[in-house]
Amino acid sequence: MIPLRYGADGTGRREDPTMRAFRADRFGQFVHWGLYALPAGTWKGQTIEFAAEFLMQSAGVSREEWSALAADFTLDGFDPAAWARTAKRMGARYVTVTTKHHDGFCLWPTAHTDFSVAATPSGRDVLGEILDAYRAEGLATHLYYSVLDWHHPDWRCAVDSDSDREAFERYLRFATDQLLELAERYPQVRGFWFDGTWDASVKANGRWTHEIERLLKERIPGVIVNSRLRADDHGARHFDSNGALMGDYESGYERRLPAPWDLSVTAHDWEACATLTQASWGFHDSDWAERGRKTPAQIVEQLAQTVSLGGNLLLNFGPRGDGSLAPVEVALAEEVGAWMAVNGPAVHDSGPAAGWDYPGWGFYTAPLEHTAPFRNAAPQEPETPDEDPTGIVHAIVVRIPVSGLLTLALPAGVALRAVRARADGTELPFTPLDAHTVQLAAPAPTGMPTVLVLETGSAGPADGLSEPNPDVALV
Ligand code: FHN
Repeated sequence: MIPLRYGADGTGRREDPTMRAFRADRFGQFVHWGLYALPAGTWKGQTIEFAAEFLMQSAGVSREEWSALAADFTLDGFDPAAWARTAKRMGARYVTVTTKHHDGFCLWPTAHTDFSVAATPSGRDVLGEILDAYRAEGLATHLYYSVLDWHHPDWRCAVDSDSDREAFERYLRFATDQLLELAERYPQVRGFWFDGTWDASVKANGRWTHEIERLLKERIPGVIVNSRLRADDHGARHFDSNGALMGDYESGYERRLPAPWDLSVTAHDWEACATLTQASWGFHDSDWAERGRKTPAQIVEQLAQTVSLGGNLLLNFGPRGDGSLAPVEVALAEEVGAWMAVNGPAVHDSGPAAGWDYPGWGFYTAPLEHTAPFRNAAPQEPETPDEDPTGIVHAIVVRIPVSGLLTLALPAGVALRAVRARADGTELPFTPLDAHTVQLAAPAPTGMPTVLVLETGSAGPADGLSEPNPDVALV
């Protein structure tokens, strides 16, 4: 073991009520909103086919020109209650909202820089209004904070001289003050989501990342912090130099997921974040963005894969410059929400189905053990009051084999009692092939993943013949 002062805290997976609630939520909404939503990917007539929130850099915009956008941040269509209703109907149980992105613009009237909503025509506490709206819908709230800051004069990507060191120390004090200010102003938040921590300057300051995690947890007991904040004494990120996870959950899966058979990721909590377009987090008003837009079926598939591997999915929305949601994003949320209204129990309060190997045609999930979830938001209605979760496994079918047949490999000691369609309870007949394998006709395609409820029990002698061939290894 390498001795570390700023590595993992050594306590392993958190099992306190706040963390259990976060884990059980499984589906969150990410919101990227800031000045970049106004130009929406186009600067002086030139559309840049790159993430909209990077436009200041990708179009080479000066700080002065970029700051002038604040005058147009007029909130004409800003309706946080509508954002929150959309998220709730989609089935998201929490929101993570950008407080400050890389351009340095702050969505709350911070005392530590003039570059904030306080300098916009309304002067309103936009962040506070967003958080209140989501809490009113019963969603938990998390705050995104970019440590990287293109606006602040003391930000450094690398610290190469004494003057850099002095500047960067001033910058870290500024960031600390802002984070403590956020914790004080919005003490009901459940988590902090850090970003922009990959530069050498931050990696050389594992001490600061460690201290920030400690300070936030002191100010808001139980608060959840993502691994992306953290670096250790040697600049190792996410996982310390001994391989232990720093922060409360791993947050390195961005626009990608672990392989569907990679159960190694179930060793710790993790969250993946995903864009609705191919590669922009902020609103990008262009054909380029539309070409890569994902369908509701693709999103549901990502969600199913994530839950089957014990992760959460944070699905990004980029509201428009006037503060309204793009109709195409609302429509997607509605379609995902319609699926979740029927199939939510295969996602919420669920996790990997132990012993059920990845079948190729979809994903298995099973209810997490049943403890009353703690929430720091209004209680949710139970989704399936009548369902006894004991012995239930959900099979989420995303790819129907050309044979039209689904093969299910049963875990050792498990027998399949019945298969029902989650949507209407119809029983689907199945054929045992041997003691460990059953086959059934795949459900008719609907354009969206189909969820089957597998009712299971313990296998007994009556549950099929054993393989007589001694060269066939059956467990
Ligand atoms: O550069 C950012 C990007 O704009 C976005 O905020 C994502 C969200 O995870 N994080 C960064 C890239 O890793």
